[in-house]
Formats: sequence, C-alpha cells, structure tokens
Amino acid sequence: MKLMVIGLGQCGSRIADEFVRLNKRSQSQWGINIITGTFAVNTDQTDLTGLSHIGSDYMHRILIGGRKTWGHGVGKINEMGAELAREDGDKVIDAIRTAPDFYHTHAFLLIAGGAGGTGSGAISIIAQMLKERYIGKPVYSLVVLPFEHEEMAELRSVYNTATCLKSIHSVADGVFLADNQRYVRKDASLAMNLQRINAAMVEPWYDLMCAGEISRYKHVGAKTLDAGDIMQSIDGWTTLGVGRAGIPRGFRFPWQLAKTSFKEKSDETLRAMQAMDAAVSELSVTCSAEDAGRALYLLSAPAKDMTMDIAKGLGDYLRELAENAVIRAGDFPRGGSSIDVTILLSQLAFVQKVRDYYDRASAFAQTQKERIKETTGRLRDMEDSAKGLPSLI
Ligand SMILES: Nc1nc2c(ncn2[C@@H]2O[C@H](COP(=O)(O)OP(=O)(O)OP(=O)(O)O)[C@@H](O)[C@H]2O)c(=O)[nH]1
Ligand SMILES: [Mg+2]
Repeated sequence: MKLMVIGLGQCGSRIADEFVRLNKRSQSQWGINIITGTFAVNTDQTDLTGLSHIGSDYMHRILIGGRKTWGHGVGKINEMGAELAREDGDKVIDAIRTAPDFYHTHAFLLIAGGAGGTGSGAISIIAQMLKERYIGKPVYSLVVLPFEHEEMAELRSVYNTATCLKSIHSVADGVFLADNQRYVRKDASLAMNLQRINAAMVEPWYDLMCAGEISRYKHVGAKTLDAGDIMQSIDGWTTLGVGRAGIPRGFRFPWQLAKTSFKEKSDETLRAMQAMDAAVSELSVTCSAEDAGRALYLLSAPAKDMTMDIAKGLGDYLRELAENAVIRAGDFPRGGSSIDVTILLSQLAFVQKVRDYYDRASAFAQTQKERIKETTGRLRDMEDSAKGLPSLI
C-alpha cells in the first residue's frame, strides 16, 4: 500500500518525518516506494525547520497562518488551528498535487497530536478538503493521544483531544489512535523518548505497506495482502501493533536438514502465537479485541518458516480474540531471522479512552460556558451532538 503522508503541527510533522525514514528503508531493502509524498504543515516556522527527512523546500514544509501568527504558532487554541487551516488549506492541496507520484497513491494519511492547537484543529479541516477533491481515495488519520501528565496539568489538552477526535471521526475513513502514554519508557530523557516513540509508532506500518508492493516472485505470499485488503479492513476507530519472535538457528548436519520433527513444528506454531500475543500487547491504544468489527493479521517470516499449520493456528487464535470481527489475513515471505505478526483492529465499537475524553471535555465545556455566562452574560452557541462537544469542522 502506498500512502501520501501529511503531518500537521509539531507532533504530526515529526511522525511524518519518520515515515520518510521508513520509505528510505523500503527503497534500500526492496527497491520500492511505500510513500508517494510527505508534507509537514505548521503555524510554527521553527518547528518546520527542525525536521530531518522531509524535503526542505516550501512545497514540502508548509507554513499556514503566517500573516496572522507571524510563524509563532497558535498556542494550543485548536479552534484557531482549524480557522487557519480553513484559510490556507489550499496551500496544502496545491502542494500534494505536484508530488510526482501522486497518482499511485492508494490513500492519504494525516497525522496530528490531539492535545495541541495547530495539528489538532487543522487535521479534520484538511481531511475534509481532501475528501471533497479526491472522491474515492480514502483519507486516514493518525491521532496521537497525550501523556497522562499533560492531561493532569491542563484540561485544555483533554478538551482539544476530544474535539479533534470527534471532528476527525466524522470525516476520515479511519482514525488510528496512538496513545503516547503506552510508549513511555522510563529509561531516557523525554526528547529521546519522543523520537523513540515516533519510531515505535510507525514501525507496525512497515511490513503492512511493503507486503503488497513487492513483486519479486519469491517474496509474494500465498495470500498477498494488497492495498485493497488493507483498505477493506479500516473503518472508524483503529489500532495497530506488531510483535516479534526470534527463530533460533542452531547448527545442523546435512542429514538433519530435511527432517522437521513434530516437536520443532509445534515450536514454530508456538513462536508465531507468541509473536501474535506480543502484537496484541503492543497495540497502539488500550482496547478490547471483542469490540472490533474488522481485523487483519499479516504473518511475515522466512518462507521456510511459514506453514499452513502456522497460518491456520494464527487465524484460529485471532478469531477467538476478535470474535465479532470480519478477519482478513495475509503472509509475507520476506526472509530474515524472525517471525513477525502485524495486527490491525478496526471498527472498534468502544474505546474507553475516547469515551473518557468526551466525558471530561463536556464537563470542561460546561464550566467554560458558565464562566462566560458569569462574565459577559452571553452564552456561546455550542453544537451539542456528541455530549455537548463542538465540532471543528
Ligand atoms: N509521540 C509524539 N508526541 C508528540 C511529539 N511532539 C508533541 N507531541 C504530543 O503532541 C501534543 C501537542 O501537540 P503539538 O503537535 O506539539 O502541537 P501543535 O499541533 O504543534 O500545536 P501548537 O503548538 O499548540 O500550535 C502533546 O500531547 C505532545 O505530547 C512527538 O514528536 N511525538
Ligand atoms: Mg506547535
């Protein structure tokens, strides 16, 4: 699957930057592109300058709202992020049209941090513009959920996340959720952590996107997972994860090579299950597989380590976990020394975190309303469709 990636705000742009790195990897490993273009959009000039991989010209690093903010950002007000995107969104549309590989794009992926101002506000506006102009091309989004300490420190973070989620869910074809808190490693500085978190967030996309694009015969699986399969599996709230199990390679005498004992075979199946377990525990947001309406798994391993038994074992296992989901599967005989399983759960009917954001933000909106009422006697007119939350679009 080939994506066109657009990062909005600081968080979104940095993760988009990681996707460029992923594409460099697919170029050197397989000689293919999995990205048809990458763009960073921000109201903050300095943040755009700090990126590493995205093209450094103004067509790839797009400043919006420059006349109003002088390139200094919107200070966490996501209504303003939305407004500036509405005014300057054409710059983004113009830029992506010029990407040389535009017509090979299967889908768009828009990325933003939910808690900020620029990305959180702009993402659903740009998504809407893309949907209107490119009818038939799916628009996916990846929304990063704030760290716990940010939620505690400032209710604005919760409010921004809730309004962002509500708005993007109503326009995008799928909303991938990635919870910063789930990626926290206590052993490094936060800046280092952010970089590592970003790398970990994009990692599960790698095999998924490569599997269907590689045409060298020996790497094409018995059931290749192409862009169509993946797109069929994405709808609404979505989570992604990858798990790995190493394959021990001991020395063998030639006469031992042909024989695979019963025990070895069951060990192989067990390893694949371990990889699937790891993928489930590495999912990008806490959720319950039972709530998924669609699910997908991809088995990536050396061809000789992929057997029908393993594929069947994994299928049965996922069917037990995600009992209400339509399940799609694929395999990717890609060499290497590990068994990797990628899992995607989508059409999630319930995500506790999203519910919590909605509830807490409604309470916040209510107190804001009362404060305004007290001071000015006027009540701001608020859309009330999902628990009193206004929409940004
Ligand atoms: N995973 C990850 N999260 C980030 C990164 N940078 C910021 N965040 C998170 O994103 C949220 C803040 O969003 P930003 O992207 O900084 O905000 P913005 O869109 O630039 O908007 P303003 O700066 O408010 O105009 C917070 O929850 C941060 O923890 C990053 O590089 N990686
Ligand atoms: Mg910013």
